[in-house]
Amino acid sequence: MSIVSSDPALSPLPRTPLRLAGGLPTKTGSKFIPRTSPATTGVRYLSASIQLTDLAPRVREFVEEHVKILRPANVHVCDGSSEENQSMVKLLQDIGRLKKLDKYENCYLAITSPEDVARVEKQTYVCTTKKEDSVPTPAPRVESVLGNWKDPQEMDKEMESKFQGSMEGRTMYVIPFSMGPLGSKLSKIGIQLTDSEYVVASMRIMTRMGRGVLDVLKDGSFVKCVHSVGYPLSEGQKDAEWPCNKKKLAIVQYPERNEIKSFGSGYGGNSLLGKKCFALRIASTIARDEGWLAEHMLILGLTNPQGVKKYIAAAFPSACGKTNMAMLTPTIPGWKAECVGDDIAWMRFNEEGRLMAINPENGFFGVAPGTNTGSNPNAMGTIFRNTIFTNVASTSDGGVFWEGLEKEVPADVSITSWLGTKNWEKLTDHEKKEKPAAHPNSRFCTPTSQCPVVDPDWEDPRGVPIDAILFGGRRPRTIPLVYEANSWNHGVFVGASMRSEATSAASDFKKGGLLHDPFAMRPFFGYNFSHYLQHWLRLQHTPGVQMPKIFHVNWFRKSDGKFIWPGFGDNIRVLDWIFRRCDGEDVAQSSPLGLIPKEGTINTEGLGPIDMASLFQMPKEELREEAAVMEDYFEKQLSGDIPAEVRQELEQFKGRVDAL
Ligand code: GTP
Ligand code: SPV
Ligand code: MN
Repeated sequence: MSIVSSDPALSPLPRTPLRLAGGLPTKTGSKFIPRTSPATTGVRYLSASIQLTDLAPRVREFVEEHVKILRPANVHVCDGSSEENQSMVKLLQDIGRLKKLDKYENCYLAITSPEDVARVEKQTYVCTTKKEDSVPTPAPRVESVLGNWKDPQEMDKEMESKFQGSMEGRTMYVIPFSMGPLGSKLSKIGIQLTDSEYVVASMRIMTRMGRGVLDVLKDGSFVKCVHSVGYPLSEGQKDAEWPCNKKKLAIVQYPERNEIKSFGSGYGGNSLLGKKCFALRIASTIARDEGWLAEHMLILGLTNPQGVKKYIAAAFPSACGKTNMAMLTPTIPGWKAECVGDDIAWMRFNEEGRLMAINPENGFFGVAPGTNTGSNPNAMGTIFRNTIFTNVASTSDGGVFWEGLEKEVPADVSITSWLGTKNWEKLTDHEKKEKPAAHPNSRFCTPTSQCPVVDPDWEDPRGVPIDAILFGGRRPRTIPLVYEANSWNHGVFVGASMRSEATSAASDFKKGGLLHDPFAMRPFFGYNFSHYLQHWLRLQHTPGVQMPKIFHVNWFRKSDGKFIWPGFGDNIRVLDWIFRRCDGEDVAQSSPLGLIPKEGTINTEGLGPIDMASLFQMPKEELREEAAVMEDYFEKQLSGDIPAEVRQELEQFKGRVDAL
C-alpha cells in the first residue's frame, strides 16, 4: 500500500469549471461527469435532491462564498436520505476508501494514512480578538499548555491561503447537521462543508444530518464549519489512498463568529466538526455566555434494586473509560445501567433548578482496542451493524480484529493488520507488541440508537436530570478508588487538579506520562481556563438551583504493574456507593483529598480477594507531592488569575496533608 505524502497543494492546478449539485468522481477522482451529462453509462451519481437554489439565503451565501475560495468541481447538498448514504458508501468503496466487511450487516473498514490517526493538539487554535479570551496568561517565561491562540485576522489570512483551490478536482459536500435532538431548545445547528466522503458518511452517523435540519433552521443562524483534507486533484492526477496534508494541518475555532475551519486531516475529532470543535470548543463558549455547560462527559442512567433512578455525568480524559462506563453491565444483581451518551454532555438548569443534560451526538466514535464481550458486551451488541471501523485489523472471514478480541475470532482465520501486514497472527509476541494489529486509537463509528442499553429518554428534548458529576483519570498511584468533594467549590478544585496518563487519542504526547487534564477538557477548552473555573464556581449562585454532588474515581491504580481494581462492570460497586451518598447515607469519612467510603461500605461481595487497603492508601509524601504539583501548575499556567476559591481549596488541601 503506498500513500502519497508529497504536498499536492504546491503544484500549479488548472481551474476546473464548477458544476452544481452534480455527479461524483468515477474511479479515482480523476474524471468528473456532471449529473446532467448525457450518455454516461457505467457512471454512478448521487441524486442530489436539494439544489443550491432551495437553500435559505444565509446558507446559500455561505456555500457560494466558499465555492469561490475552495473551487470544487462539484457541489452536493446532503439530504441525509438512506439512498444518498448508499451512493456515498458505494462511491467510497469504488475509490477504495472503504472496504465492505462481509461478515456483518452494512459495516465498513477505513484505513487512514499513518500520518492521520488521531487528534492533533499543537495545531489546534482558538482565535479571539483578545488573547486572554482564549487562553490564560502563564507566568513569565512559561509556555501555556492550555491551548493555542492566534489573532483571528492573521489566522484568516493563513487559512484562506490554505483553502485557495483546495477542493479542486473534488466534490464539495454541504452537510446540514443538528447537535442534539432535532428541534430541541437545547440543540444547535451547524453546516459543514467538506471534500471528504468519509466525513459525510461518518457525520450521518454521529449527528442528525440532512433535509430535516434545513427545515428547522430556515434562515436562522448556524455554526459555519469548513473542512478540507487539503489535497486538491489536478486533471488526471491519481488520488492518494487517504488524502491529507500534514504539513499544513490546522484546526481552528473562532468563538466570536461561531466558525470552525479545519484543514489537512480527515480523521475523527479533526474532521467531524460537530464533535470536539463545535460541541465542545464552540459550545463551551456559548455555554459560558448563556449560563450552561458543554463538557467532555458521558451520561448514564442508573436504577438501583429498589427501582430508584438517577443520572450521572462523568468526565474522564480521552481513552480513559467513558464509553465503557456509559454502557456498563452491572455485576451486582438488581442494578440497571442505561446509556444516554459516551463523550459529550450539554447541561443546563431547568425552571425547577435541576441540571438537565442532553447528549448532542447521535453516534459513538469509540476506541476499538480493549472492547470485547467481557469488557463491554453492550458495545459488542452495538457495533456489528451500520458501522464504519477505522484503522482496525481485518480477518479473512470478512470481520474485524483488534487487541482484546483474541478469544473472540475463529481460530482458523488469518488477520491483516491495519498497516497491511498479512498473517499478523503468526508474528511473535514481541513483534505483535511492536506492531499491533489495530492502531491503539482505532475506532468504531456507530449509531447510538443501536446500543442494547440505550436509555429510553436519551433523545428527550428536555434532557435528563443529573444528580452526580464524576471526574477521573488514569492514576497508577496516590489517588484512591473514589472520593467525594467536600463542597461545590472543592469539586471545582478537584476537576481543575485532574491528571491522567497520556493515551493514544492525541498524537502530540508520549503514551504513559502523567499529564494535567483539568475537567478532561484540556484539548477542548473554547475559552480561557481561568474564566472556565469562574463559570463553574458561579453556577452554584444561580437562584433556586440544586447542585449535583461531585466525586473523583480512579479505576487505574496499580500494584506490581497490575490494575488492583477489576473495573468495567464491577465499577457499579463504586457507583452504588456514590448513589447512596447522593441519598445522604452516612457511609463517608474524611481524608485529605475528600470524603472516602467508611470501611466496608463498598460492596465487594463475590469479588474474591481484593486489596481494598491499597486502593485507598494515601501516603503523606505522595499527597505532599500532589499538592506541590497542583500549586506549581496553577501558578505557572494561570499566574495571577487563579480564582480565589480555587486558591483557598488548595491551601485547605495542603493544610489537611500537613495535619496527617
Ligand atoms: P474518548 O472516546 O477518547 O473520549 O475516550 P473514552 O473515555 O470513551 O475511552 P474508552 O471508554 O473507550 O476507554 C478505552 C480504554 O479504557 C480501553 O483501553 C479500556 O480497556 C480502558 N478501560 C475502560 N474502563 C476501564 C476500567 O474500568 N478498568 C480498566 N483497567 N480499564 C478500563
Ligand atoms: C477524544 O479524543 O476524546 C475522542 C476522539 O473522543 S476524537 O473524536 O477523535 O477526538
Ligand atoms: Mn472524547
